[in-house]
Amino acid sequence: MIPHRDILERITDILARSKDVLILEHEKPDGDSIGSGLALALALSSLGKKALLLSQDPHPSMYDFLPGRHLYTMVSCLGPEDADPDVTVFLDCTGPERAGKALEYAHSETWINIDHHISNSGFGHVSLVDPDAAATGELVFFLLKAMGVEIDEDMATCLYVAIVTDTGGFRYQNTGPRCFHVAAELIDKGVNPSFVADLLYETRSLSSLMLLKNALQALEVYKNGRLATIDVTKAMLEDAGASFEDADSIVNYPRSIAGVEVALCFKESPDQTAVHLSLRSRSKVDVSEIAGLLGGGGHSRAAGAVVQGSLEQVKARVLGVLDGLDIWADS
Ligand SMILES: [Mn+2]
Repeated sequence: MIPHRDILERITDILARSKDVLILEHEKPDGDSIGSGLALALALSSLGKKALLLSQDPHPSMYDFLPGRHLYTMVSCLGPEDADPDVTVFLDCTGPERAGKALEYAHSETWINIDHHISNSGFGHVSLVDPDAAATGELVFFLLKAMGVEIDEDMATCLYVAIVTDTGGFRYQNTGPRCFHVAAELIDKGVNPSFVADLLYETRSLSSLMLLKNALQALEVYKNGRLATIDVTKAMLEDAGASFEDADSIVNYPRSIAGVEVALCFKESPDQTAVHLSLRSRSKVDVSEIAGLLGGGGHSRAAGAVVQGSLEQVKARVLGVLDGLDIWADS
């Protein structure tokens, strides 16, 4: 049983008529956009088509084990005039602008939009947006089936990583029965779940652990224990020898405190002119609405925004916005 059969057939028709497919992931790509992008690129090349996954930013090194890297490149390695796609597929992007500089390469007549963010603008000539999908990778799995692709172990591993990472290892609220069905089929195709889990969740660099040690010094709790914040400054990164990406999962620590409903991580941008804010909630608060008030977006339990200003200015502004919300009553 394949959901969205009509839209998938339209996408399949377009891809069948195309020879050169450009696949775009969002800026600062995560496991979902990388995994679904590599899987689609591998599938298209198995059909004899030219497929390229293009990214504005490098893939984090934790995904180096994924197959299909020969089908991926960065905008810094290719000029826009060197791309001549028949069709462009946007994956995991709420709007075309999420592709960042890679958007300049999307000069095909046809755009396909595949995403699971509720805030997706519905752009593109064909758009498959399903907020009930745990990951864009889940939708790409159904696309490959509709295309009649023989999903091999490499494609399956990429799709499995897309689903595992976007569900936080099958722990987040978006973890529904369908993603387990898909995961089971992918394991049938040869995916090794414990191998993937060890690389994604049980392996850390020393620098990221040193960064955590520094960041925990900045842990603060407000609103009767319902709101917790943590900071990652440029100085902490330098002291730990850590990269900006090493700070990505730190927001999970304030969120893990018993009684906390909303957790925030304030990450100073490398040039210290802006702050990257990560928002998480446990069970009730829609943090995508809060992120929206700050010019960002995301999902109800996980969202983000980039706010201009120094760390102190941004913290004061964001805490002011949160203070005015009617979400702190004890339940
Ligand atoms: Mn996603």
